[in-house]
Amino acid sequence: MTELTQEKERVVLAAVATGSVETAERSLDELAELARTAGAEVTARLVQARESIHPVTYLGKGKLEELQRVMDMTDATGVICDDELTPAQHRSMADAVSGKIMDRTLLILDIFAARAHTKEGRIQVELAQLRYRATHLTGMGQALSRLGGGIGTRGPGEKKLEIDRRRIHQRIGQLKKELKDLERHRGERRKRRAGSDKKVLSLVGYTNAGKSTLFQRLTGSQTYTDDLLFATLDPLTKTGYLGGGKTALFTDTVGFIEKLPHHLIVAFRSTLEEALEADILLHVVDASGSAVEEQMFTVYQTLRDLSCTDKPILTVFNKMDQADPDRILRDFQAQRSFYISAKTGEGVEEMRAALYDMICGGTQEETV
Ligand SMILES: Nc1nc2c(ncn2[C@@H]2O[C@H](COP(=O)(O)OP(=O)(O)OP(=O)(O)O)[C@@H](O)[C@H]2O)c(=O)[nH]1
Ligand SMILES: [Mg+2]
Repeated sequence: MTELTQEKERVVLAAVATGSVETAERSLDELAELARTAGAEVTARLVQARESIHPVTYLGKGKLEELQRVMDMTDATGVICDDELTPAQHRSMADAVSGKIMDRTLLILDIFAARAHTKEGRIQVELAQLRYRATHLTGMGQALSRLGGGIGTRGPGEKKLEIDRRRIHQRIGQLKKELKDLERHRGERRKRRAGSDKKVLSLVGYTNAGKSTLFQRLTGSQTYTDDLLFATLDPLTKTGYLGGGKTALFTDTVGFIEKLPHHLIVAFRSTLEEALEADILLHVVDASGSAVEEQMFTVYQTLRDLSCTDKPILTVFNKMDQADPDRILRDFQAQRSFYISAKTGEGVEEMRAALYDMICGGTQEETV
């Protein structure tokens, strides 16, 4: 796939370890993946163990000096912090370090901006970007106008970077109105769908778990899959065959991630809520990764934030072709678990048969 940015940014990743260093390192691995997805090159990583994040400068004073040295040494153009910076932290870091100051939120917003294709998706991302910019304007303005490209300057809101707060708020108001109109249309679509007696199954899960790959297997449709974070953004619903002449509707959704920016959840809430307005949630888990439990925890947390835990959840342990065979994989919160490989097809037919039993068996009971 084509790279998201034309000019490759060279960045240092920085994190504060308030708990274990391993947790911080794992989070940095993910940040590195996000940076790669956004087309940036990571030149170095820096972790500071501290009791808490410095309220004004994010890193401590000595570490900031080290950061500057590392940036100079590796010829980096900027730094990406693993947490969302407060406007104050953003400003003080911009004063202390020469280069572009970015954070996890900006990076995720940037990736979303490049991925949003529907009108609604683009408005939602622009809204989230503008809200972020409105609070971070002073910290970002200088660095952005100096570099004139790269992360944080992309997307629907790109042209509006230099505009002042007042106009940002005007634009936010306008976008919110446009979004309302689109939501009304969606409400009508939703009603039509509710009129059909087909069951709806939504695929949810951590980003890169294999939701779209499984969606393709179940519905036979071509969607975009990639070994990049947030390959899917706009939800997609298609009919899938269950067997015995029965079909169901499957919805592919955006992946979740730890520290998903609050602005994004707010902006995407209605889309997500619709996507999750399903009879059953299929929770797709990457069973081959090193953070299986942590990722499952994040998914449940996000589902709770979206008030979606009242539905039956089936957990699909995916990528079993690459999983450690000795590893015990269980999900006590799920009604049932499956073990499959969406890539090789292993276990998919058994799962389909089980879904058929659950869905069509249930219907028969009801009619009795
Ligand atoms: N080995 C292996 N790889 C898989 C399997 N399923 C998916 N993948 C790979 O995992 C990567 C991510 O797959 P996607 O289907 O795009 O994942 P997703 O959950 O839709 O990701 P986002 O849309 O980014 O949230 C791709 O490179 C897939 O080829 C599997 O069963 N085994
Ligand atoms: Mg996907």
